[in-house]
Amino acid sequence: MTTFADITDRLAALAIEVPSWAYGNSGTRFKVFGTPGTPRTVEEKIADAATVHRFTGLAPTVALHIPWDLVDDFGALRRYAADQGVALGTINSNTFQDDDYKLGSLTHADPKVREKAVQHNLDCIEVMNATGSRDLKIWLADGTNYPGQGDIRARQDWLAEALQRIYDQLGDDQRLVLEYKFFEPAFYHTDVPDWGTSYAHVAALGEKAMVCLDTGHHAPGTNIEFIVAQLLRLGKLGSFDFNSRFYADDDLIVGAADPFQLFRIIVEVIRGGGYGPGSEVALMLDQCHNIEHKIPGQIRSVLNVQEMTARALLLDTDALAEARTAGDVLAANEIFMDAFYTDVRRDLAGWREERGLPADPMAAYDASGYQQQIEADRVGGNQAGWN
Ligand code: PSV
Ligand code: MN
Ligand code: MN
Repeated sequence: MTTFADITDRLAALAIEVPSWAYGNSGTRFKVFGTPGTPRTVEEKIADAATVHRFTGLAPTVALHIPWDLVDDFGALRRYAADQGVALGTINSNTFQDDDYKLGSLTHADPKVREKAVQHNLDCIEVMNATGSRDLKIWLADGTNYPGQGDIRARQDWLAEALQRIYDQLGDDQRLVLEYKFFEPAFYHTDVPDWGTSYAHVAALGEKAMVCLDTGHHAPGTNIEFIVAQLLRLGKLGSFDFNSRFYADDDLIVGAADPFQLFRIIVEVIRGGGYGPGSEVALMLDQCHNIEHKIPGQIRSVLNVQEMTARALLLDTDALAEARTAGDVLAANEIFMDAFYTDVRRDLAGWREERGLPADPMAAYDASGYQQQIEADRVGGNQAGWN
């Protein structure tokens, strides 16, 4: 039997990176609702991210998206973040919002467009050098809408060439993580649609290239924990983008749609050595809060990950191994479900208090006055991407 007391040290290893774009206004193609208090600058986004960390102790780094978070002096931004109590994390490149990229970026048939997209990623590596970031995350909107529209085979070759050029500029301690997504914005084919394609490219590049798994980027019914197990087995799971989906790429609060799936994923992360000291796996959120307040939305998100991590750490792996060896299907399943059904909320509240954190971070944030303050101070906040 594993008890909560047995896992308290391991729980302390949990760190979840939050995305700068979660603090900006976002929405759907139907409407972007403005939220009072929305950041007007990159600094204000970082201040909000730091607030999430202050109330939870779980979010020590914030990811940036370039050019959404472009500033003149990234060294100064790094110092500003440190003053706020957080560090700058993953740099996300963006080759999906310029008109030039309508028919692709790193996979475009025109070498000039491919060159522009490569150059943007090289610029992002310069940003990483100034921010001290380890990871360059590449997500491509590239794909086609109609059969026959593009040479899907040639596009793979162009992609491989372009990724190689970017990879070659990484520093010794830097990594490239390649994210996949099965559809959207392209509707017929996507150039990096699945983990296998991402794996094929990062395996060819070398050990500094890894796969990024965004939980919202799979077809319904996909067994994501199997992908996690396989990528960890191959030594190629670089990072997660956590969020929840009901239908497509919904970007809802992680654990909101299917906490059991989140639990199953974290069980495999721990099983595969992807959690804790020495692990290569970066846990990040990639979410947008369209109708709820953004800071408590992020607080709820990191708490959900913490809750499922605690339950996953409670899994009695010895008893499970015994039941599996004995071929006792129902006992194995019961042991698994026991861990999932364990209510850890009171234990976690106590754990937080012992560490000088609020027992209930949601309530503490509500009572803090921060939300009222930013609503009063910030007038005319921006959409996630456009500052
Ligand atoms: C694409 O759907 C994605 O999940 C990628 O991670 C992007 O970087 C992120 O959204 C923000 O556009
Ligand atoms: Mn993502
Ligand atoms: Mn997405």
